[in-house]
Amino acid sequence: MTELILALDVPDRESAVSIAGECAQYIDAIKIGYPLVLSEGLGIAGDLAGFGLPLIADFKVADIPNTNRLITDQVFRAGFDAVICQGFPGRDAVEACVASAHENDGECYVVAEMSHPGAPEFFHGGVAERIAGIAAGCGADGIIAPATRPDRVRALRRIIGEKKIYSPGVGAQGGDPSAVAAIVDGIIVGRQIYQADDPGREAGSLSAIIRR
Ligand code: NUP
Repeated sequence: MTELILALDVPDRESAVSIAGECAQYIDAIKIGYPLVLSEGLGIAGDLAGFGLPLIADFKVADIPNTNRLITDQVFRAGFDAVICQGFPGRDAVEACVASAHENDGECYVVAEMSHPGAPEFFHGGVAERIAGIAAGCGADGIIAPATRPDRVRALRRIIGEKKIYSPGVGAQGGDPSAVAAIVDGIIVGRQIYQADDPGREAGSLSAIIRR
């Protein structure tokens, strides 16, 4: 079953808790990143824990191995269930995040290729494939790959096999959920849901589309 992951990039606790509540029955996980954590602190994980959904920290961790480990340990101490790191700092840096995640009974996902228009400038030409190879070799739980480029998702799937692919870029970034739902394990959706007049209804219709 393809999961629906809500990217909760709203700037304050009140909206975050309210939107999460409206969407909770239609979604499989909540992804939080810098916009919300920088305004409300890591304690936001505790505020959202009551919905019983896995919480993914999208910090795109991208430092040396020791710093990656220090960052990732804090993420899990705060109550998150998974972390997203970048793959371009190299195998040892990714391994540090994976080790911390697994020691904390959590998961680690590696960004293999980003979804925005400028991403091909760096990620194409073999880089995304190499990162996917590192993710697979390091025992990461999966990769992040762009819903805006289904052909690239297919290419990366061939490298990572049955590991999970979570895919952002649907809606506001132009990606079509039905074009990727069958080839990914989860789609990550932010603005299309949290900027909708009725976020719960929007999450419900997306969930119906991707689970068809
Ligand atoms: O390549 C990526 N693209 C992307 O949009 C990797 C990501 N982690 N994201 C995140 O997914 C982005 O930071 C945002 O939180 C979410 C997509 O949000 P939206 O475009 O659906 O609003």
